[in-house]
Amino acid sequence: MEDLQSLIRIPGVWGSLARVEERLLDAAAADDPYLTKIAQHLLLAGGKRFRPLLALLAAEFGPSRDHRPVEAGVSVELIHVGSLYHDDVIDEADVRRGAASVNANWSNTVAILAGDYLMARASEVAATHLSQESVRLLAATYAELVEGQTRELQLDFDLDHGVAEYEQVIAGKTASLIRTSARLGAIAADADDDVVESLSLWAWELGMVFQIADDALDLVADEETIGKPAGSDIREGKFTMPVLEALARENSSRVRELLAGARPYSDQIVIEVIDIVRSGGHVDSALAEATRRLEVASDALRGVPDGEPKQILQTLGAYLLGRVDAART
Ligand code: GRG
Repeated sequence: MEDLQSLIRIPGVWGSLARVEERLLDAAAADDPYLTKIAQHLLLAGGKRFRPLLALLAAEFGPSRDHRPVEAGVSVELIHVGSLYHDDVIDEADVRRGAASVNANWSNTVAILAGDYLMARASEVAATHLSQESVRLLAATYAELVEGQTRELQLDFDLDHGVAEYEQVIAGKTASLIRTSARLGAIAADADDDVVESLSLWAWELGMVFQIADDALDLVADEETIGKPAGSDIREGKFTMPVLEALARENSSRVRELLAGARPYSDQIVIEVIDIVRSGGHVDSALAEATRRLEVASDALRGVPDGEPKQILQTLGAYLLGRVDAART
């Protein structure tokens, strides 16, 4: 977060983000104090607010200055946080944003209900403050998240799928909402149509890079840095780009043998898989793919007016990949 603050030196964006924080808590407030406590739990636990920040940054490219970009930021963060409530139920996660997850602290039932509540509130915020096209887009993105998550479940522990299917998963579960964040922000500030399109293309690639980098972190960082033991994705049967690339190699028989073995995988198995993946250069090649996508993202910004906001967008990708380099053990 501090890093993002030094990267995004536009005071108006941070002023608007403070307003997003207030509005998020408003939107998660129910008549029932019990539901309010649960619905506000993860909002109060922190988070980078990457999606509202993208909405606010994209809004810098439009002429209008009113409350709508803040509401765009609120609606995308509510969808994001709602999906985290559900994701933690699916993964039986204990910790989220450094705090006890809602399912661990209360129950799965409560986490599902509160996640639904946040989703419903996101729709209400968008329908009250944003255009009909934005409401449609948010609903379509919500569907894409579910599709991405469902596809991921189908591929769990599958040794025979490839990078194309992985990309399909991360497109749905991550890039779609990142793109919608930028798009809603730009539309909310009445940016020109071609600027909205360029920012959407840029954000799509950034979203893909965001997830590729996050997945690489799981293979290179220690528990202290990522808040969970390294190799958690492998333990859960989520084979990300570097692991899939290792599996696709002709000499992959050892990785294949390890991952086809008895489950749950032992620590020793996970460590050996990570060793083979890292020493085979597969983390590096995933990061090279991320860098290639950043070039595509950068090209998408050609038609966008020059200035400080554009310069910031150009550096955000390097920030995401820098997190991986900084965390390498
Ligand atoms: C009901 C919309 C809905 C979804 C159900 C569970 C699910 C289907 C989708 C899950 C999508 C998901 C959790 C994707 C992972 C996205 C991701 C990269 C999360 C981490 O985002 P950060 O790093 O987290 O921005 P913070 O905490 O900083 O906000």
